[in-house]
Amino acid sequence: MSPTNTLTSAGAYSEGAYAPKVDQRGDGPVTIRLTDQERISGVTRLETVQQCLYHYHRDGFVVLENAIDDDTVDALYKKIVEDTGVYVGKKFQQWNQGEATRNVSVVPPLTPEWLRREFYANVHTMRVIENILGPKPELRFINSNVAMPGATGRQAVHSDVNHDFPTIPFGIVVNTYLQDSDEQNGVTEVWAGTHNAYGRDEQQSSKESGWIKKEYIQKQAKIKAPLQPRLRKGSICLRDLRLWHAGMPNRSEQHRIMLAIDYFAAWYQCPMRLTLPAAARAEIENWNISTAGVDWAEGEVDYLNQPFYLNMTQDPGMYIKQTEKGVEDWRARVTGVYEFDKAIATEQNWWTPEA
Ligand SMILES: O=C(O)CCC(=O)C(=O)O
Ligand SMILES: [Fe+2]
Repeated sequence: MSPTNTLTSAGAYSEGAYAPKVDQRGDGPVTIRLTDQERISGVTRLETVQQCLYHYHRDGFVVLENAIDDDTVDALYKKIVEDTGVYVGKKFQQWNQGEATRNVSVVPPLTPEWLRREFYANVHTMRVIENILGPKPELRFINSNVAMPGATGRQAVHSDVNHDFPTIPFGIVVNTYLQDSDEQNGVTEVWAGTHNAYGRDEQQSSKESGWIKKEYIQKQAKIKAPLQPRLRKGSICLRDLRLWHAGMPNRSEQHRIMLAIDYFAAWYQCPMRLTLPAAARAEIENWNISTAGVDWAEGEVDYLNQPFYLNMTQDPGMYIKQTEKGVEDWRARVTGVYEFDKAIATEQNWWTPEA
C-alpha cells in the first residue's frame, strides 16, 4: 500500500524517500513512542516500524515506549521484587560481574498466569524483530537483571557475545524496564553504534570474555560517547547482542529491574534451550514466534531454582552452566577444572574521559 493514498499526514516525501512523522526523542539511542492507538489496537504503524529499523541498524539499539500498559508492568515489578528476596537466599545465585555490582539474574515467574505476551512476545516488538531477524524469530532465553540498591561497583564495558559471532544481526536481547530508569537507579550504559564497528578479536580483551580493551573504549568514546538513557516505565529496549554496554550501580532505594529476553534468527540455529510449562503451551504457540527452542515441562517450572545456563553461540558444545563447584564451560569440561567467575572490573574496563 502506498503511503500517498492513506498516510499523507503521517509523513512527507523527500527526493523519493518517505520521512515518517513519529514521536521520537534522543539521539543514539533513540526512543520511539507508540501512539495510544497503536498500543490499544496492537497494530504498529509502518512509519513506526521504519523508524525503529532505521535507528536499530544504525545504533544497534532502539527503545519502544508506550507498548505495555502501566498496571501490567507494575504487577510484574512487584512480583519480581518479592522473588528476588527468595532467590538471593538460594543455592544458585548468578551475580553478574561480582557481588559489588549487586546485579543479579532472577528468572521471572514462568507460570501460565505471568507468561504474558505483552512482555515476552509484544506485538510491536515482534513486528520490528521479524524485520531484523527474519520470520518466526526463536525465543530461547528468559531472565531478568535486577540491580539491587546499595551497589558499590559497576560492570566492565562488554558485549554479551564473545564467540566468533556473525557480522550481521543474528540475535537480539529485549530489555523491558519495569520502572522509570535513569542514572540514579542504574539504567544500563549504552554504546550506540558498536554492534558492527570493530572485529571481535580486535575489540575483545581476551577470547574468553566479551570485555572490551581499554584502548578501544577510549577510541570509540571520541566517536560517540556512551550514555545512560532516561527511560519511562515499560520501555522496551531492543539491543543487538554484539553491542557494548555495562550494568551501572543503583543509587536509589528501590530495585531496578529489566527483563532480558533473547530472540535468535532461525538461520542461526542457536542451540540454547528454555523450559516453559506445558500448561502455557497453547497460549504461547499462538504468539506467532518460533518455539523450536522451548522444552515443555509437565507441572510447575521451579524457576527460582534453576542453575544459570547460557549458550548464545552456534555450537551445542559451548554452553556454560552454573554448578556448585564453579562455572562449567567448555574448558571445565575438557580439563575437569571448575572455577567461579572472579573477574572484577577496574577503570581499565570503562571509559575515563580525557581532559
Ligand atoms: O543490568 C544491566 O543494566 C546490565 C547487565 C548486563 O549487561 C549483564 O549482566 O551482562
Ligand atoms: Fe551484558
